[in-house]
Amino acid sequence: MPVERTLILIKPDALQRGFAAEILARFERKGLRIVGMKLMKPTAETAGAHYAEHKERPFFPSLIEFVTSSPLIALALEGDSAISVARTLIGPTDGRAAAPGTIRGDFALSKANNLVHGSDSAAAAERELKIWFPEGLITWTRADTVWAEPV
Ligand code: IDP
Ligand code: MG
Repeated sequence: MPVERTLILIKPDALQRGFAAEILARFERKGLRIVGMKLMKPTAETAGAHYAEHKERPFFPSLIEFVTSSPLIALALEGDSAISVARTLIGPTDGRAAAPGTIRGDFALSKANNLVHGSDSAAAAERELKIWFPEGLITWTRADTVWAEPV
């Protein structure tokens, strides 16, 4: 059971729709530790580096326009299997196909404006955390660890 760190973005549509606290709460209640968090309006350069794997896709320009259009919250979360656990909480890319109970399943009807990003692998998490948190993260222990950590 590896302790992992993952990069989450609470995207501009989530803030515009007033869901930032709701989305943060879902990760927090699951037991993931917040080890980095900031409100920011990224440059196209930062957004482009983050989404570099999609550079050749037809939706790339609109994706960069979307994530730089108004503030987002960059979040670093830590916990057991944090990368896959966060992706499960988020749900699949297209909100219409996402199961109820997932963030996208509960709040999104779109494949583009789907509220949240989560790293999809250990390599992606490492790369993305460096982009959004070059200053590093904060290590701490949650008081409920002894009760909520997996056995
Ligand atoms: P993911 O966020 O579920 O990992 P990816 O396929 O990595 O999904 O796509 C990155 C982001 O690009 C999506 O979250 C969404 O905002 C946007 N996106 C993906 N596919 C499309 C599309 O077909 N049209 C418009 N936007 C898309
Ligand atoms: Mg992705």
